[in-house]
Amino acid sequence: MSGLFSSFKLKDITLKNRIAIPPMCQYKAHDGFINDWHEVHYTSLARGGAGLVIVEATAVSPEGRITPNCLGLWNDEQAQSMAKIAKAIKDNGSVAGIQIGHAGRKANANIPWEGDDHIQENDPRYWETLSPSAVAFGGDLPRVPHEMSIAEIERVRDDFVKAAIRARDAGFEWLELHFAHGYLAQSFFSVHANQRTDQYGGDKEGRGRFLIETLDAVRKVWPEHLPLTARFGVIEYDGRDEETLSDAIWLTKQFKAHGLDMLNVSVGFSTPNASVPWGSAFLAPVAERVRREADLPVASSWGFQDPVIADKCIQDVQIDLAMIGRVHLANPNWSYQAAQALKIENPAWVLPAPYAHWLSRYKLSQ
Ligand code: 8OZ
Repeated sequence: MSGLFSSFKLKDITLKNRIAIPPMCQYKAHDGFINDWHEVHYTSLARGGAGLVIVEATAVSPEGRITPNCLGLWNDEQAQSMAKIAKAIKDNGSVAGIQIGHAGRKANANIPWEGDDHIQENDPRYWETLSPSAVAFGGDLPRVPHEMSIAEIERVRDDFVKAAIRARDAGFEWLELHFAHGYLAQSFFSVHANQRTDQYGGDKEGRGRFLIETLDAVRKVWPEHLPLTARFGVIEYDGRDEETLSDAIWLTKQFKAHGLDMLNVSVGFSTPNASVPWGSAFLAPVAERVRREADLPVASSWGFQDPVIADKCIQDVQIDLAMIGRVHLANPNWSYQAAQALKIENPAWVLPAPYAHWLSRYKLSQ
C-alpha cells in the first residue's frame, strides 16, 4: 500500500516520501539574489523531512519577476549563489527542486503585504509588463501590458532555456516550469488573456504553442535522467470549467508527448472573477481526472493540512505527490507530526539524524 510515507521514483530521482513543498514566494530577494533569509528558510524546510523542496518562483528575466523582491536566474552570479540553496536542501536530506517562470501581465507588483497592486509608473521600480495581448488582468492589477512580438516570444522562450541551464548547473535535480497562476505561460493558454490572431492564439493548439515550444526548448538542455515538471492551472472556476479542463487535459497529453514527466495540477488564476471552492484537498478530484485522462503522474496542492486526508488521496491514487506548502510555514517539521499522526513506526526517521536521535531516544510522553 502506498501512502504519504512511501517513496516515489521519477526518472532517476527517488523521493523518500510523497510530501513535497511547493514553491512559495518569499519576496525577500534583491536584484534576484538569494540571501540569509532564503538559506535559513530552505534549510529548515529540508530538515523538516519532506521528500522534495521546490524553490519559489524564480524569474527567467528581470521583467518576469512578480515583484522587485522575487528571485531570478537571469545571470550567472545569481546561479552561483543559488547553488548554496540546492546544496543546503540536499545536505539536509531532501531533493532540491526549483520553479522557473515569467510573471507576464501580473509582474511588477508590490509585495503582498505592501499592497499586492501594480507599482506606479513614477516609481523607480516600475517596468513594462509583457503578455500575449494588451489585455489587463483587472482587479488590483489593472495595468494594460505590452503585447509581445514574435521576437519577444522567442526571447522569453530562450530565457527559460538559459535559466534551466543555470538551475541544472547550480545542482537542482527537479525542474518545474511555472505554467500556472495567471502568469505569462498561463496567459498564453487562457482565453481571458490571449486574444492573438496569429499562430500563438486562437484555438487550444495556438494558445498552447508557447508552452509546448518552451517545454521543447527546455527539454533539450535539462538532463533526460532528471524530472522535468510543470505547474499548470487546469481550471479557472470562472463558469466555463468543463471547456477549460478539457482543453487543459488535451494540452497535458501534448506535454507528455513532448517529454514532461509530471504535472503539478493547480488553478489558473487568470481572472479576478473566479469563485474558487476553497476547502480541504478540493483540487484532488480534478488532479485525479487529469492523471487518468492524460496518463501522467500528478502532484497537486491546495488545502492539504490534514495528514490523514493527504495520505488517503495518495492511497486512492488521486495524486502521486502531495504539495503541502503553507502548513510548513507554521511548522517546518510537519512531516514528523504527520508521521506520528499516521502511526508510522519510528516517525522520527523522516528527520535528519540529530533530530531523529533525540526524538526517538527517550519516550516523550513520560
Ligand atoms: C497562488 C496564486 C496566485 C499566485 C506563484 C505567487 O505562483 C504565486 C501565486 C500562488 O508564484
